[in-house]
Amino acid sequence: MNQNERYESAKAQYAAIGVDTDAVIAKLKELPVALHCWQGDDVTGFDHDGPLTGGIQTTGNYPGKAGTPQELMQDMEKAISLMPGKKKLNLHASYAIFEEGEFVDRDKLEPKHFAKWVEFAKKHNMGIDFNPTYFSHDKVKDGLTLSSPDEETRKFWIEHGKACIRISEYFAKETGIPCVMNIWTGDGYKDIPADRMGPRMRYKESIEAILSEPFDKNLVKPCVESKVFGIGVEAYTAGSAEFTLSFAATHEGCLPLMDNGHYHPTEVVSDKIPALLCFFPEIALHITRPIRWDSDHVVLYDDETREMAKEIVRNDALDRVYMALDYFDASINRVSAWTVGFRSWQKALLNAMLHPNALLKQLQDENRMTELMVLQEEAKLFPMGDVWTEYCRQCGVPADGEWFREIETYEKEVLAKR
Ligand code: RNT
Ligand code: ZN
Repeated sequence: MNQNERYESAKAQYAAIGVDTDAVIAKLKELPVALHCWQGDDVTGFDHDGPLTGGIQTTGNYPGKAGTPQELMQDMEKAISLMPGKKKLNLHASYAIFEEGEFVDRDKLEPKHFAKWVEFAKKHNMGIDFNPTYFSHDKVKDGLTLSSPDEETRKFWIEHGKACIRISEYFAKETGIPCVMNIWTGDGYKDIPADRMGPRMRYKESIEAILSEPFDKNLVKPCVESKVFGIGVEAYTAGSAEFTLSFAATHEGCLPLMDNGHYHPTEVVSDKIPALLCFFPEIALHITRPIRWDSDHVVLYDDETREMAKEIVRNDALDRVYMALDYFDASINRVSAWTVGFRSWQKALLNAMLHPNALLKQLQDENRMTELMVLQEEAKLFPMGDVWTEYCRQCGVPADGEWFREIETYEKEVLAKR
């Protein structure tokens, strides 16, 4: 059978359970997924020489890391050419691009420092998401930013947040697509604090001060991302799950952002998605792969990744959930890492959309749990691979088994020469 015959055969099998594969492909092509710039250079950015801080870490020193904006864009361009589906660019403030000899601190950043990124996004038809950078900076005082007891420190980081709101609005206006602006800090303590509420009250007031910057709620979607702990911040984080969720719930227009590496290991974000959808008009996700801790491994097509996608799809929430990738592996070819993670999430979405979701819900509601188990198990072996190959073909990107050759060539011709 050639690929076309295989697709036709798969299409007929899916049609028999009520799933229209052509419609699924057409829909998946239009779903934006935010692609993070920071996989390309191990979360380094361009505005500092110091180490990565804030309780997050990259491990490995695979050769060929992008060291300049040009290299990062070139690598991302390569990765994009190997990914099916619609992308949105996800930037951190630390990726500001300055003129030769220019330096502007984070509290004074302006839209013009991101003009080259806007150009890049437009070239690739992407919207842009944004993140103020509350780490890897000498004004992080004793590990704290927005929750610091030091007023100067807080003020600096509040100004950074406000600058980022202005930049986010600029992105939205330039691209015509709303900008999701995510606030995450690594603020916390390595060991048992004596005051757990004080830092949270200061954190709350600081985020409120940032959000007091005027902005159009249709253009900028501020989020708060929680975290259970970080490296060196094991005992306490100011931005805990309860803190950020309560903040978002009580501040109109602010979204909760769940990163699936940021919970206790037996908690699953797939179960949290439908819980939040009962209350929030919109939510945001960071999709990653934690191994034993928030290790930010490359996203794979694994069980929990599939479950998260299913919860978005079967609750009809594709237009209510902002999906962003957040992983960084420095131990393997970074362009390949980017590509595998993006393709894996695309596969998870495709898989979810190829499920007979209405029928499965009906079986549950009629308490036909035996049949539900049987059908859920059988759905796993449906010929999704043939639909995936067709999807890649329609998107004009190489299929599985083909794209890695391009990575090898790129490594030889570009990365190895750096
Ligand atoms: C850290 C958070 C945060 C970062 C990025 C770089 O644990 O997940 O989202 O990964 O902002
Ligand atoms: Zn995250």
